[in-house]
Amino acid sequence: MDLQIKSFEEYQRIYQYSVEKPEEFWAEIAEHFYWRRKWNKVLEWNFKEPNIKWFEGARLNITENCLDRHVYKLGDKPAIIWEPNDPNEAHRVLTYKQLLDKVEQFSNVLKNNGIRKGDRVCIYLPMVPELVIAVLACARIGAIHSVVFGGFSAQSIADRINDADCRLVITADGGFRGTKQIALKSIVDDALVQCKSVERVIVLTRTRTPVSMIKGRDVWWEDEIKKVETQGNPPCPAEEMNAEDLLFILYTSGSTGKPKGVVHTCAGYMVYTGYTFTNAFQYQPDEVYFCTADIGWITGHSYIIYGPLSQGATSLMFEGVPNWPDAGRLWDIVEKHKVNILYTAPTAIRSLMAAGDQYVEGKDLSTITKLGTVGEPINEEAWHWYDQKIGKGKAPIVDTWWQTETGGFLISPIAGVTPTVPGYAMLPLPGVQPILVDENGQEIEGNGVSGNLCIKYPWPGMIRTTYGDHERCRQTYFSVYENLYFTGDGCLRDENGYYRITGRVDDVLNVSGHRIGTAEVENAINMHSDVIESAVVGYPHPVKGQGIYAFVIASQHHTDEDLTRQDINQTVSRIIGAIAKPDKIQFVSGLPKTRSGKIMRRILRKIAEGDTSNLGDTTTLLDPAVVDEIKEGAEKLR
Ligand code: 6R9
Repeated sequence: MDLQIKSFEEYQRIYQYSVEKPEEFWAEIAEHFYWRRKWNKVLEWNFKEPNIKWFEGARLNITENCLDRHVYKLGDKPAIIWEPNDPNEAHRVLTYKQLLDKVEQFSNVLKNNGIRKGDRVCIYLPMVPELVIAVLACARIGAIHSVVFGGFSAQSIADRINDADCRLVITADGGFRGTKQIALKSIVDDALVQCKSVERVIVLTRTRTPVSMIKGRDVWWEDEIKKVETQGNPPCPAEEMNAEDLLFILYTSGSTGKPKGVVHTCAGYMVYTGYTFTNAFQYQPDEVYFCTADIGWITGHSYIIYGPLSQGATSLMFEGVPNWPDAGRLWDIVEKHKVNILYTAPTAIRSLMAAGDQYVEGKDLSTITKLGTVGEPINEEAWHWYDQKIGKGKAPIVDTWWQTETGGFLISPIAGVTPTVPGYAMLPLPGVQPILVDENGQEIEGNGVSGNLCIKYPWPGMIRTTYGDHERCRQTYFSVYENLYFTGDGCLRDENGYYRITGRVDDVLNVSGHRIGTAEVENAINMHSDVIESAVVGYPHPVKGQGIYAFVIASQHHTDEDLTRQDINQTVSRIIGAIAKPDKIQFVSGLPKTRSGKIMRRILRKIAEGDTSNLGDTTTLLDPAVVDEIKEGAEKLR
């Protein structure tokens, strides 16, 4: 069986086969990868514990699939094209051969610094090629990487390092993003005050920001590379890994306060990201593929690094932001590097659309053959603008629905092969068995229905556990509905059987495509000494998709509301990161609570949305009068 599906008829046939004979299907797909030893058993599973094992008995290293196996034929093909933040700085190209050399070199740096198979390494780097090198070097020697997005605070880094007991941190002096410089090393220094497990910090030079290097703990990336060079640059053969050995941990927000360390393992993740990448985008051998995500999120892991590289693709990574120096930057990059496939987020599309068509006009986008979106539901207006202005009406848009926990795309069009409808993720990819259930877990059959989206059969890229706390994994994903993986998303299946994701049904916000738990933001707000209690909900935001609305009971807000607002924002930035700062803070004297003390978020959500005409039944509230006061306050904020 070829990896790429070429017609709708073939999709239907293969989908059918993948459901009837999943193990045979995935074994055939897995044949397209390089194994040191093949599996004894394709799949072992139950969703009770859960216990999920793919390709047991197989031995492999994902970097041999992403690098070594391509070098013979594709050695001089660009693996990574790097476009810097500043358009006047030179871009960089790393061919497959060069990337392999650099990964081996840095693998030896890690080894020289005492890192061995199974050790956890925290990576807090800007979007530079060394980030890809660091990630792959960890994978090469069997160390487990935990990449932390550059926008997170010292506290968030410390929590993640401590949760995984990381022994080493890889960071840079600083990072460039638009007009901003972020002092990464200094943020790491603040974090490490709380981290006992870290023995070594490797610091890359990027911005030349002054940094304090601690003797015995901190070393420069460049010095460590020189040491390997003086050792004669020995090769670093890839560590042979078991199929279910841990590949990485990536933290993500859920409905409870503490981010979870989602665990992905070697074989299944490799097969799944490679298969879904090549299919959904129908990648052709000479195409340049540009994903605008940050590697700090799952999209960057799966679809900048592992998926494209395992398929021998040219993956373009961008250090900066879409609106600097102006809102034409992405289109300049497309023109400059003759990008064929562009994969971005609805929030970026909306903000560039709002900036005006003058930034697109005159740019040569004729190389574009396929477009993709990810991260949140896309509104029809943005979809059509993307289709018309960027794709010129001839590039299929793949609206890829998936999650950190799913490893790769679950529901998505296959470009040019399966149909597309604006706002729809369309049909499940082969091997994926979605079902809709009602509140009681009853399956909702047929078409023209909506419900909570679950998956009833394992796929190779799925979450295996939450690091250090398997019970949490079970409770969050596998206990809400018996024998199903619960996604946390609401979904509609239309008359044609096409899927449309309607958004989270739990207390998770999606702000500019970033997942943020309301409880997490509340915890951060509550850290402020003037705050007694708070409740956070999302509300529709024209660019971000969702904005963060905080209702806060404060002890002294009457002195100066605006100052208190700024202080709360500062607190949230410190505790989580600037991405979690509330867009609106409303001071209230009480929150609508049930007699059992539960906050009625439904009411707060409606008020935040500005839809107060029908708040539903408020008679069960402890103090119904508080609702009128909150309504009035909200009017004033609007
Ligand atoms: C890949 C990624 C996952 C949540 C997910 C859903 C939302 C992602 C979407 C989408 C509608 C799409 N989401 N893709 N909603 N259409 N194409 O974003 O992972 O950060 O874990 O977020 O994002 O709500 O549950 P992650």
